[in-house]
Amino acid sequence: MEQTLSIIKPDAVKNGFVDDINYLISENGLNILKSKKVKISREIAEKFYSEHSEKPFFSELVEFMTSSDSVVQVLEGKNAVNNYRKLMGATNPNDADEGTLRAKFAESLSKNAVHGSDSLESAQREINIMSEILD
Ligand code: FUP
Repeated sequence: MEQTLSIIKPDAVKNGFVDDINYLISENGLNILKSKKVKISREIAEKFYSEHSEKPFFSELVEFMTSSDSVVQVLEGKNAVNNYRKLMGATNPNDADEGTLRAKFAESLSKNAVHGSDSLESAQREINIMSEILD
């Protein structure tokens, strides 16, 4: 069984999509092991997205992720990392396949509704960073 880290981002929480997203997560065979509604701190957001620290969109990304409540979750299931990435769809909702979470619920490239780990290694790292929120 694999685990992956999911974040329902501030846009999707504000827009009232948490239950719809979690229904689709469960329907897709992923078990929601842990779930916490929380306003992510700047310190955690910067650490979480440190791979993007040199990118032009980094400060906007951190501002957005710390702007209001998110729902941080650990998902478990067979092939959880790839299963959830597939369910999320492409980063830019304009490129996301029909039926994916980003096609259904994202507002834009930066306000794209959900995060999911992109590898098993990232999942471990991200679950670790979020452990102080989740435990
Ligand atoms: P993803 O793995 O699909 O979440 O995408 P990335 O790790 O490439 O990007 C992380 C987040 O940065 C995205 F979810 C949205 C934001 N982003 C921008 O705001 N602008 C960009 O050009 C690229 C990413």
